[in-house]
Amino acid sequence: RLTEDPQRPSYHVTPPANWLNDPNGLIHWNGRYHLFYQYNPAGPFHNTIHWGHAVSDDLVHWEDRPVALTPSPDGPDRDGCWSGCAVDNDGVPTVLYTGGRDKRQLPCIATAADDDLTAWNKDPDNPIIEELPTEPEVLRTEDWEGEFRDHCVWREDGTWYQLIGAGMEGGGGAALLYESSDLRDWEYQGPILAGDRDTAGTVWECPELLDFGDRQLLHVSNYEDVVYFLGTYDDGEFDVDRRDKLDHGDFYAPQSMWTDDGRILTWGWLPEARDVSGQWDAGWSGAMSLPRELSLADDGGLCQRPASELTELRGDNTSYDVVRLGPGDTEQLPVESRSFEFRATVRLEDAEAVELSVLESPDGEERTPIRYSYESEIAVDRSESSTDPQATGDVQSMRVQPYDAPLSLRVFVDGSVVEVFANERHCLTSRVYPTREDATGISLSADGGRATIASLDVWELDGVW
Ligand code: DQQ
Repeated sequence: RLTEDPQRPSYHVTPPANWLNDPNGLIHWNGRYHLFYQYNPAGPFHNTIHWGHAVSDDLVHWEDRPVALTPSPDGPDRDGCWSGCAVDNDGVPTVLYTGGRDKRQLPCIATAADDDLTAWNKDPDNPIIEELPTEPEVLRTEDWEGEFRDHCVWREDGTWYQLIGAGMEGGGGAALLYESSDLRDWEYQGPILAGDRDTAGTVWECPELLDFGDRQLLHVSNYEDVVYFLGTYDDGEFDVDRRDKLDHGDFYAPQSMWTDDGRILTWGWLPEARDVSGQWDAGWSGAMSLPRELSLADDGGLCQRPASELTELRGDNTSYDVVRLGPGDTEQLPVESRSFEFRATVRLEDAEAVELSVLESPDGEERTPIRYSYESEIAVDRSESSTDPQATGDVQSMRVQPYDAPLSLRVFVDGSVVEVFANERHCLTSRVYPTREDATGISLSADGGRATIASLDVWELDGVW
């Protein structure tokens, strides 16, 4: 496992080296949490994808396990074992994933060969779906005979249901529904939701349907963003009443796990925001987000908060009851760290904005300001995050609901990850690459007026491997 690189996250899941993308096959099995992921053991680039595997007893500390799925030279997954999910089929852990071969995307199934989920038996009858839907037709592209992949599977009253992500000829992305009695024979039912190409993208990858009881959430990844739809799903139809992004930054293809205590925890892939040569030089690419608990607020909106277990990582603490900032004031916090959690309640009083600057060098040459402004916007400004020309330097932002109450902010910084949770609702994750060893400072400032920052805590966080 590569460890010496200060830009390597230490408490987020990363591959031991080389390439990681989507989380796959998330399952709480036999008392342990299993996180599989799209993995290229051959280098830090996307090619001939395997399933990597990490295991945890507590959702916080992780252990690398051997590669779980490898493309079979003669199989329908010869060119890659792409994204998929895991289900408990009456005591048999089973994964459904997309095999790639000769421009075709072929749904495959495998069952666990042992209780630690280290080895999997691929079904000799793979692929389990060969015909693509024809009315309307699945989109053909230069690369694929049909954009048709990724799996979300659940059981209801003894019947299995599956969503597969697709693009439709003449239309946009779609989440296609299938039905089965045995996980192997699948009957096509039609799209549960299809998007307009101009507003929702041409292809929907990694669709996932989450059940919150009265209401349901469907999220899809449309090459740019993870869009979620909230509303009611019933009998093959999704009636949408709200739509937003799950995260407004570097976050893609998330997948969720139902824990035994009934929570929905979601992980997303945090792609790199530096160019290919930067990833090659580093020898690794990609990290997982922290697990987020998704739930519904009383008003029917979506809540996202870091999984409660993460407080286990908290080490040295610096705490203030209140910090009052006047116009132009800057307060340096006496903490130097690249792996910490920051929590505070921010009230703008008459300031235009408050800035929390992280990963800051003493002379300010490198710094990443997180700016909360009275326009109800949070922005992560990467223009001075790094002097490395390989790193992206744009600004990412999101609207936060205008609240009468002050903003509650939780920020997780880890090597090259900045994960922002606002009001337990809105998330923005950014990848940044400070190069200087002393880019470890944290400061607070107010712009154009006064601001109050209450219940401020900074905890240094431990590594998890
Ligand atoms: N990543 C996988 C696909 C999926 C895409 C390939 C989303 O299955 O559509 O690595 O990032």
